[in-house]
Amino acid sequence: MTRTPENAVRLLIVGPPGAGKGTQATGIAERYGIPAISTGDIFRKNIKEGTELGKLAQEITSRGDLVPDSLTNDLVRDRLAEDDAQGGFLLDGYPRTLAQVEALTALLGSQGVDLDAVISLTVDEDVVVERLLKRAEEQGRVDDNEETIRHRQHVFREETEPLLAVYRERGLVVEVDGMGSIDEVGEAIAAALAAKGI
Ligand code: B4P
Repeated sequence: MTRTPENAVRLLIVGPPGAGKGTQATGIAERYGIPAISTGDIFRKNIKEGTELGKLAQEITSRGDLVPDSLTNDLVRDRLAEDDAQGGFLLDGYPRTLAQVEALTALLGSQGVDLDAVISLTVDEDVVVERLLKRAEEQGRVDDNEETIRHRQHVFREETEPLLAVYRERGLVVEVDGMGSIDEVGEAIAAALAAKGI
């Protein structure tokens, strides 16, 4: 199905590192015919290509810290202006701070549109650490070592978790248990969105 601004679907997926955001994002985006946009993937692509943004992001992401809001906000604004995002999008890993929430709200507000739902994936910390250590063996991501993983969990609790309260107040959050298998979690997300009429 080709989406237009008239039948657009605009979603976020939020959860701690290793919750399964990127894993689930592709399937959800395919189902709704919208692009999955991951800020983490954009940073990793820039690191690989050695761009100026990549040089900055390399140091920050390998520590498990967050890339500055101003840079990330500009990057997402430009990405959402592309043709394929006019019928909606699934943002994976953005917003991650309250300042990013404000930037996204202002951007969508200036277009007279809003989000349809925010998928919140919850997973126990010991499970996510285990998943990311497994990914370290398979993919060798520089931020997948135990010290950085623990730090990223801390950054999530401090910087990102508070934004869920903002979206809860706006009635946008669908809570999904991310502890099952990849397929089980995918089905739970589909059911939760369907229950919301999306
Ligand atoms: P991300 O790329 O968002 O990294 P992540 O939080 O680890 O999530 P990811 O999507 O990769 O992993 P997933 O949970 O799907 O960010 C990386 C870094 O970029 C950040 O630390 C930060 O520095 C920077 N950054 C990104 N966005 C930013 C922003 N908005 N502002 C500032 N900085 C930003 O999966 C993890 C593993 O679990 C996978 O190996 C997967 O196979 C496995 N898995 C998933 N679901 C599973 C399941 N149900 N069962 C078993 N295993 C599962």
